[in-house]
Amino acid sequence: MSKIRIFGSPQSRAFRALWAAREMGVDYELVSDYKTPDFAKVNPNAKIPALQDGDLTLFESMAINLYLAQKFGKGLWPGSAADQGRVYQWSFWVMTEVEKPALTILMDAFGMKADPEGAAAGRTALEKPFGILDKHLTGRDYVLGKDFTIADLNLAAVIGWAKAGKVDLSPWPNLSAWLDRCLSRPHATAARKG
Ligand SMILES: N[C@@H](CCC(=O)N[C@@H](CS)C(=O)NCC(=O)O)C(=O)O
Repeated sequence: MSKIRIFGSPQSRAFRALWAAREMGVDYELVSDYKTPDFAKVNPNAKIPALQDGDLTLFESMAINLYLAQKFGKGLWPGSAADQGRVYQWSFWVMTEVEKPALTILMDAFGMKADPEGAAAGRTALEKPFGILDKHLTGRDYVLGKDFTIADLNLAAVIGWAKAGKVDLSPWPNLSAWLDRCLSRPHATAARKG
């Protein structure tokens, strides 16, 4: 069986897929020199991450992670349909409610795309979703309860951008502690290197 290939760099959204693959012990090849004409066959959007698993090619980071978790997830993919629904819920929620403002803040903070006004608006926009997640995490170590799952990974990989962009998380202590628990996992640290 050929190795799974993950296209991208750890400094991009490919980090999510690399972190997920490492958590699940998936043997993968990181394809960093993806900017080739052939890459259009893998992802016609010419974006990363993309994944190849045998005959299957996938794009969209959340789709890739949900696929990996369902196929290889061990403890990361919950057993019940209800918990699987919660995984979808939080994965789609973070992409629609959090990703854009968090990215604006990150790019401004690191000088990749200076936009102080956009970043300030992003900080305001994050208050509502961060309040919702903080409340949800009251009395829970992880979003589904006691155990770290792909829902936490998908959430933390996006919310980590806000932390890296120096958003003050002190108004949301449950979220802040949970984020530190997730991002300090050894596989997250390793995935930052590829
Ligand atoms: N919604 C897509 C967004 C993918 C995306 O925009 N990726 C960026 C990098 S983080 C990209 O590929 N930009 C063009 C490039 O780097 O060549 C996903 O989550 O996978």
